[in-house]
Amino acid sequence: MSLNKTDKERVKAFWSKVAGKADAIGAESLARLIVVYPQTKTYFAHWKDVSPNSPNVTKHGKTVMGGVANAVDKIDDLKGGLLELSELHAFTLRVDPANFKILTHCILVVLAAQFPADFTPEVHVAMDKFLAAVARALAEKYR
Ligand code: HNI
Repeated sequence: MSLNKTDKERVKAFWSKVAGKADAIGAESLARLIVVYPQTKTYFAHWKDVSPNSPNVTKHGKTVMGGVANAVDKIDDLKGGLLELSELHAFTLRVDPANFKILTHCILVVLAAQFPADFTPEVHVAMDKFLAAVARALAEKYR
C-alpha cells in the first residue's frame, strides 16, 4: 500500500507542525518502547542507563526522530534515502525488523497524545502509511 500524493502532502503538512518538538516526541517514543516492549532493551544493553527517561534514551529518541525527519525529506524515495540506515540496522545492529513496527506504533501513540487536535483520522492514516513505509525501507536490506 504505497503512499499517494494526498498522503505525502498530509505527512509534510503535519510534520511541519510537529518538527519543532521532534526531540520531545523521540524521547517519549523511546521511553514508551522500553517500558511497553521491554524485550527491546537487549539492543541497548551497552548503554549505561536504559531507564525510560535516561540521557541515553532521550538522546537516542532525538537520533531516531532525526531519521524520521530525513525520511520526510526523502518521502519520494524511502528505499534509496534510508539505504544506509537499513544496512546499519540489518548488518551492524542486527535489529529484528519486527521491532520497526513496534517503534513506529509508539511514535504514533506519542503524536496522538501530544497533538490531539492535529492528529485527525486523515493525518492518522497518512502518518501510519508513512511510518509503515519507513519500516519497510529499513527492512529492505534484510532480504
Ligand atoms: Ni535505530 C541507531 C534511526 C528503529 C536500535 N537508529 C540509529 C540511528 C538512527 C536510527 C538515525 C543512528 C545511526 C548512526 O549512528 O548513524 N532507528 C531509526 C529509525 C527507526 C529505528 C528511523 C524506525 C522508525 N532502531 C530502531 C529499532 C531499534 C533500533 C526498532 C531496536 C529496537 N538504532 C538502534 C540501535 C542504534 C540505532 C541499537 C545504535 C545506538 C547506539 O548506541 O549507537
